[in-house]
Amino acid sequence: KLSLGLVLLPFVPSATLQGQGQDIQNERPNIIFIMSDDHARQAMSIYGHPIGKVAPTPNIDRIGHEGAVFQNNYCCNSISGPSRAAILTGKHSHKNGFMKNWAKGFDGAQQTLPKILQANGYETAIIGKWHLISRPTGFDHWMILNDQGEYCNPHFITEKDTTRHLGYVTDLITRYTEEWLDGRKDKNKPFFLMMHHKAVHRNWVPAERHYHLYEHTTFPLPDNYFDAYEGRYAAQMQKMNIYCDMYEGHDLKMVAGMDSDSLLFDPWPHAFLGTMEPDERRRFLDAYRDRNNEFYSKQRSFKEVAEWKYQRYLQDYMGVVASVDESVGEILDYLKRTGLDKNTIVVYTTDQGFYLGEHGWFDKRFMYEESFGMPMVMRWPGHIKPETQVTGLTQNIDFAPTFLDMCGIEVPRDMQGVSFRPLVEKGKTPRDWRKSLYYHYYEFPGFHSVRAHYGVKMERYKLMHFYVDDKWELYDLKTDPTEMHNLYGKKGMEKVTAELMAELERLQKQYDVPGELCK
Ligand code: SGN
Ligand code: CA
Repeated sequence: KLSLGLVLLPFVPSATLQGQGQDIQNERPNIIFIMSDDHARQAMSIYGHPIGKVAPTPNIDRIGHEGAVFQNNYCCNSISGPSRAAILTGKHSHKNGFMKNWAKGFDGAQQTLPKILQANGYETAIIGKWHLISRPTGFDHWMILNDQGEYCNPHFITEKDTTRHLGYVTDLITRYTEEWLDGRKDKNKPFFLMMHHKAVHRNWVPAERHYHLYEHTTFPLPDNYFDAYEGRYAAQMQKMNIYCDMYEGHDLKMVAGMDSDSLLFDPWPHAFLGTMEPDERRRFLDAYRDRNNEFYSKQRSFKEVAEWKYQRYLQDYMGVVASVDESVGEILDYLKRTGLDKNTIVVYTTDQGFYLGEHGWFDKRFMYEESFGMPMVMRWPGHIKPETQVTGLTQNIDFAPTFLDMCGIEVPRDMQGVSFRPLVEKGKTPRDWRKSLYYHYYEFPGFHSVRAHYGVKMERYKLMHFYVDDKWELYDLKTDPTEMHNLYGKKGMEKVTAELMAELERLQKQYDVPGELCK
């Protein structure tokens, strides 16, 4: 049923920072929501991780330095479509109906953030990855990638047709975003723009100008790269290990031998080399030739190959991040040039976190910190002070209520998220802010064989239930931040376990999770 928050309310500005913002305080803000795909916190230098230090992201960091960095932001279901659906609706997966990437299309007839903004006088647009099967609704303009999209010469779908566009996907999305901003029909209307990159999704093909960027960079190997998954059943059953499951051709760009031009295992050539023009393909293979030859220049043990694969993975992944960071810089410069920067909220986030070798993995899906966590930075001059740290527990279901709140629009009662506007504007967490988060991953059986699970995270502890096999896991994030020691059933943990069980039950009740989805 459609229940739009259609009431057009006068914009009531909140207490503003003294001396900043001036006349813009009375105007409704524009929002540019930049979201990439699979961009891990570890790979954004503002989070201070050793990987980000080796390959910095100065433009994304700029948003955080000028505004807020979210230290405890999480998704509700660590996979693309479901995270996007949660962002659009402000609801958990079981409520918005999009629980798995591939089961069925998003129900575009339901209430969504862009629809509410549109009904309240906003011009709305989405450019880039959509990944919800059904066509977008609630947007005055949309131009989306076909499914996951391609890195080189990608297809874009519009109301009219599907067309292949020559160029690198991140650059094209940036260009079409600026063109839309330039050509807005009514410049007096505030706008809401979703700019969604395909990057940094698998199979990590950098822009040609970045082929050599990290070729000679050595990335720090995570301490638990050779994790044996002791005491963690679901971790033993997954298929997302860099040295066992990555495709050598498709993912790692490895060839058949010295000076070879044929890729090793590449199950979807049409989505990779097949998208390049012949001369582009030649330049790509030539760019990787020396390092591929170097691989064959000596004998390597299994462990050495595993470490070599990690370096190749990170070099390509961070090469792809570089183009996203450039894109963010380009948009920030555009806003400044046009004066739009003063009253535009700019957000940079990604659809979920990702593994960069922790536990030996790539991909996401698990409720462990690396993939459950979502990096996010946000600037809003005059409202968010520079260098604000948001430490309260926030989640992707909160984005829609927060944006509505920031635009002075009433938040519909059936949204499950809560506006975190006070946390960003005041720079501290109110006492009565939530103390726990609910998580639920459904896509099993599916790619990478991660067992379905739900769980609760509190400040210090996390409890997870892999209900298909009825296996529980409990972690103390203070003493074991990399979640290597499952404490479930261990002596002395009875009280903590009971508390978390009760909290989990309370959350499932609060969010109205049907019992049949928990077994
Ligand atoms: C593709 C990837 C998977 C990935 C899913 C979901 N394979 O199928 O590795 O887990 O997407 O990713 S690929 O080689 O075809 O890219 S998601 O981010 O869209 O949820
Ligand atoms: Ca993703």
